[in-house]
Amino acid sequence: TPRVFSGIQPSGGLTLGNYLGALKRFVDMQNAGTHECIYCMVDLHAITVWQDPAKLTAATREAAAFFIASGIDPERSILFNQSQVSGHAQLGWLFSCVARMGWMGRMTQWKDKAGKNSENASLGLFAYPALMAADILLYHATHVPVGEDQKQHLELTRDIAAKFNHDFGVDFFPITEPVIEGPATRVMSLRDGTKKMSKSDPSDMSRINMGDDADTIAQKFRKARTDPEALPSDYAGLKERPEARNLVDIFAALSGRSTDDVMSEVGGMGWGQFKPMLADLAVDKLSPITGEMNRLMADPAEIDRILGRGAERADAIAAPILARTKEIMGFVASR
Ligand code: AQP
Repeated sequence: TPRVFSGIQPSGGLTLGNYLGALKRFVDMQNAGTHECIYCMVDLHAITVWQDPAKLTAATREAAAFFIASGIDPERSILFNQSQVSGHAQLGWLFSCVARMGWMGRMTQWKDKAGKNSENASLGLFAYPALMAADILLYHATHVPVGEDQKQHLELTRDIAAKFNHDFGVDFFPITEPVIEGPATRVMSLRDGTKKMSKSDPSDMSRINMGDDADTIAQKFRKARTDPEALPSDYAGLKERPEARNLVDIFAALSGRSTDDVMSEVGGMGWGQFKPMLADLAVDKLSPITGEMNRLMADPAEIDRILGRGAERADAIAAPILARTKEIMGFVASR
């Protein structure tokens, strides 16, 4: 069976973008039953920018609760946090020696996050894509469901696999397929239709947080920036209207319908009618998840137990792949 790997950073504050671009699709892939699914709280990635230790712990448990509340079954899928499986850091180092500085320097996320002050960014932030390649290839994962923003990192993962195979004359690491599909692979900010919805945006009004109450969700959609025009009759009419298109995409993704199908219902509506409909749908879909997250987080020991068990299962897959990698590279092992 093909193997899926994906992850989410426990860096606090999960958004509707994470839900629609990642979690909801992780659940769909699990439920399709066609793939073995491995899902990870990538805590080693989170620390590429400084994390308060107590908050990192809480955010890791919260992210795990988010997975389970969204429909990930920790028996059917493997759910764990990255730092418990030492193979990630080990293979990450090996790949740091395969990847080239120039490749890393071209990553737009690096340029965005390091900004003008790259001298002060952590070395880990620069090397991040090598660790991400390790996360995926440590399991020989063939499919990686992600949002559009991760596309460039996945291309780099393919480059690293290909260079490793070439440099050592093997056909060992698979060339991974990104899975970027559905109406919400890039959920945009509610304040600016050209920026992605992000947990690190300074404006809380720019995003829906998992955990926002019904009134907050309604208010955020009511105040979401749009143009004054009513909705067009079909999806093509939204081409030059990024804010309007974003709200329609969110509606489609939340309802599990195609954008064409949604437009046949909402085409021609004014914002006064569409926005409350969208808010009701969002509350309807998100509040059960939030409720379940809160219930799960009341028992942190149980979450830790689930993650520990997931880590054991993940390690059982990873260990032989890491051992073979080291053997290919010529490291002496104990016998
Ligand atoms: N706005 C988004 N639309 C669609 N997908 C998104 N994802 C994130 N934002 C959107 C997807 O969620 C997964 C996990 O993301 P992450 O937590 O690892 O980190 P991120 O992409 O860096 O998330 P943020 O919110 O944008 O954090 P900051 O602000 O710290 O950069 C990924 O599959 C991602 O594609």
